[in-house]
Amino acid sequence: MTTPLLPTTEPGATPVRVMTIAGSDSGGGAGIQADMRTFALLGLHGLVAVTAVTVQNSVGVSGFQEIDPEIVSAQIRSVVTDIGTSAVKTGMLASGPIIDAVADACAERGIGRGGDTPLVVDPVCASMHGDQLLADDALDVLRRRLFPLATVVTPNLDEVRLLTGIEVVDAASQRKAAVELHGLGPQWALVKGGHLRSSSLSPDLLYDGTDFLEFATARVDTPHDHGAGDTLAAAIACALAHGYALPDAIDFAKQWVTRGLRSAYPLGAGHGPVNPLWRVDNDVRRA
Ligand code: PXL
Repeated sequence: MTTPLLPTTEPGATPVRVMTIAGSDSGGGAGIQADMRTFALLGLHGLVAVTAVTVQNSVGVSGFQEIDPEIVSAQIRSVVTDIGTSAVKTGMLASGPIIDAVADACAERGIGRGGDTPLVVDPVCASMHGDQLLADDALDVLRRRLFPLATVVTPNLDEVRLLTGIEVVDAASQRKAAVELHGLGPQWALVKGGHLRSSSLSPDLLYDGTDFLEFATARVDTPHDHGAGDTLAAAIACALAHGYALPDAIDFAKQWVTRGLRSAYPLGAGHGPVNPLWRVDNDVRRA
């Protein structure tokens, strides 16, 4: 496998900027922490709008506190008007009022469809342990307000079921789900097949309203895949920020996550994180 890397910036020059709108994971595996690691390791400068602070470790999420929606949108406006960003990614948004605030700020600042800045919407609904990270009544707000703004939506199979009612079990139902999700308004719908246990591949299906494209990488068999979805969406956003076409951005991001999963490590008593530090580990071992 070739090393998935993006163009670098000259020392001292301002790097390409990318923004995450997401929740904090106190265990450091998913959410903002995963996004910022990926941004930094790919050579981009990461910007943040925090939506919620979760209380969690490797065993699960025991609670979270939401950030006031006005503070969420103020974070977006503050950094976008001064620093600027070439792509935006959303993760845990927690509630309907936060989604409304994010959608308003994005539409106003040209983020997402109709604007100049690509928007990757990872519709985070629950943790890998099944802990709820999005209010029940927020699903509809997500579909109605954020999906039509999205350049791409990146649900996993549990999120597909919640959003469309479709149980993806094979290639045919994965196609059906992609069509349904695309009908909600995003430019592209990516149905991640990473949880299709019948397959030895991780087959993700992309649909733009006309063509289906499949991205299949070998499944990495590890219990330590906390934050894999966040890392994928973050890497897609980085590649889009560098001007990649979406299919190329997905190709790149899948390689990035695969490398991270291959060097994932145990942490605490539960699930460890996908390890975007594999590049640094390689350098340290070489030193
Ligand atoms: O991996 C989804 C996710 C996103 N954001 C936060 C999370 C999780 C999963 O636990 O905690 C903050």
